[in-house]
Amino acid sequence: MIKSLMITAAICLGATTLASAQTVGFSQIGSESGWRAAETTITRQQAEERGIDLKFSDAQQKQENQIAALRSFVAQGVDAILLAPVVATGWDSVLQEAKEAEIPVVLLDRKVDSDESLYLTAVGSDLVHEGEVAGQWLVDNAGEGECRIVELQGTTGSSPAIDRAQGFRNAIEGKDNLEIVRSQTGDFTRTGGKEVMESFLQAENGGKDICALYAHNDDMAIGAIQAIKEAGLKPGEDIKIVSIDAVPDIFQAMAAGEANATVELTPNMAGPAFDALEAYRNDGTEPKKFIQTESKLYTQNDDPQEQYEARKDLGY
Ligand code: GZL
Repeated sequence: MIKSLMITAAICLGATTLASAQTVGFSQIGSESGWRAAETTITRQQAEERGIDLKFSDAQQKQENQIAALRSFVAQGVDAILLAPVVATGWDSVLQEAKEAEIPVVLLDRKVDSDESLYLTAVGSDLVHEGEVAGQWLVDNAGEGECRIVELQGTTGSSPAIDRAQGFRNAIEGKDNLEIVRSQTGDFTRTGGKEVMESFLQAENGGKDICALYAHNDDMAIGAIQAIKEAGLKPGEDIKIVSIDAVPDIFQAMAAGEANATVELTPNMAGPAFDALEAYRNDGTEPKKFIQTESKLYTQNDDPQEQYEARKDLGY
């Protein structure tokens, strides 16, 4: 009798343990770009598929909102935290609080300057390499003559803005015909890209003195394309355009000859993040501190219409 009760109890406990959904807090930056929207969509899908109860917080691009969200997740006693950090600095104390509460934190798509002991792992691309791939495309396609480049930078102080700027400069270093003549943040948004590009065009002889645009993401490039067309110039021809993310709309622009190249960034950062958390929870496996996603160049030679079709329903 006692043995059967013990077996029953063990089965129930086992079932309870398996059924006890992991609760994960996700502090997302906002919805500033198509890529960011896709990352959120895929994170929700990945959580649902794994039976994870996802507590979602949209920070509206404000670090103070992210810090408040992390403190709320700690107070709720979540099992883990996903953080896409809007900027690279200012995270030490709140990450220390999560560590003291023994809640593992996984960084998504951007990095922080904090000591790596304060987070379990970071999932993302090599942001410097992305800039180098974009810069090398321009080196290979700008021709021999003078090429005055304008740059739309990402959110000031964010790791992609810092690293993508550095990578592009690494690639064009020593190329005397290539020069970045104007550089300004468009905050990773289409509106920002359009408004800043309008000022670049005005300052550069109506755009006639601009040879190329390097945008830290496709959304700013798409906004800039609108501004270039309104200035009576042909984007992709009069001004070559290279950017990063590989969102569907940049492939539509490429198919129309209005954009030239993009470096792909997968929006599925949550899959590797949840895998690392599961291994850590199940048997204490410590993941590498950086789980790198790949960066692939796409140009007008890569059937942009097909690339658009392959991405258009992924939640961008
Ligand atoms: C880069 C990511 C950037 C995307 C933008 O890893 O943080 O943030 O390139 C997004 O589209 O705003």
